[in-house]
Amino acid sequence: MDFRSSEQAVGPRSEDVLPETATAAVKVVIVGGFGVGKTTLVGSVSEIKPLTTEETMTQAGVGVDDLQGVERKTSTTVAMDFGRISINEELVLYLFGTPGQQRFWFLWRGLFEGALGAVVLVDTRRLEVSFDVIGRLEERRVPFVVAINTFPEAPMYPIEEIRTALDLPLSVPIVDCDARLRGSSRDVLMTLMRYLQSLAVTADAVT
Ligand SMILES: Nc1nc2c(ncn2[C@@H]2O[C@H](COP(=O)(O)OP(=O)(O)OP(=O)(O)O)[C@@H](O)[C@H]2O)c(=O)[nH]1
Ligand SMILES: [Mg+2]
Repeated sequence: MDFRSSEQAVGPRSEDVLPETATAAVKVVIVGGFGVGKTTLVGSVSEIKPLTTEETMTQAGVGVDDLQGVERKTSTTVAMDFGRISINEELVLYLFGTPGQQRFWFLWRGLFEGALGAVVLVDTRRLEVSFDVIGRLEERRVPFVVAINTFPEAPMYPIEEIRTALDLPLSVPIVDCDARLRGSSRDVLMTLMRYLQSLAVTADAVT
């Protein structure tokens, strides 16, 4: 039997291999309510083929899952999304997208372990789904930035109105994004990195 062809197929693809220059890795979680675009963001920005745990939504979810505002959604994350992006030659971010449906939130505990920061994705049509998410991050003292994922039919509010509605201090960055676009999603992650750096500088100054 000739195994040559299958042997050739074995081994990681070049984009899966971590650059040798990478010296620091940071874990970042992408959180937010149901259907705000977490899986989309991880998928658009990841340089490796993202790992997703999408399942088709069925009639079994009727009455359990709140589909208001996301009626066209056909699949949902049941465990996590995973992706990777190199910010520069040395720094690599590992991205973990959480499930949005409340019945899967028990998985969050493990996903937050070791996370340095978080991105809270927000859909302005359903701001209220972000309250619990933000509360959980504050409880765990995970620093976060807020990214408003701009859906076409979503109302546009000034950033400061969103800050008030979400009861966020001035220090927390709020930015607009389109989770489908790699550049836009990357900008959100850069905002988080800059924010984490500013917090580290402040902490150094205090000690
Ligand atoms: N117009 C528009 N649609 C988007 C955007 N981001 C995501 N979508 C769409 O919105 C739907 C939901 O996106 P997902 O990425 O599955 O959302 P999620 O937050 O991972 O959802 P759960 O895992 O079920 O909580 C998908 O059909 C996306 O194509 C965006 O920025 N603009
Ligand atoms: Mg998802």
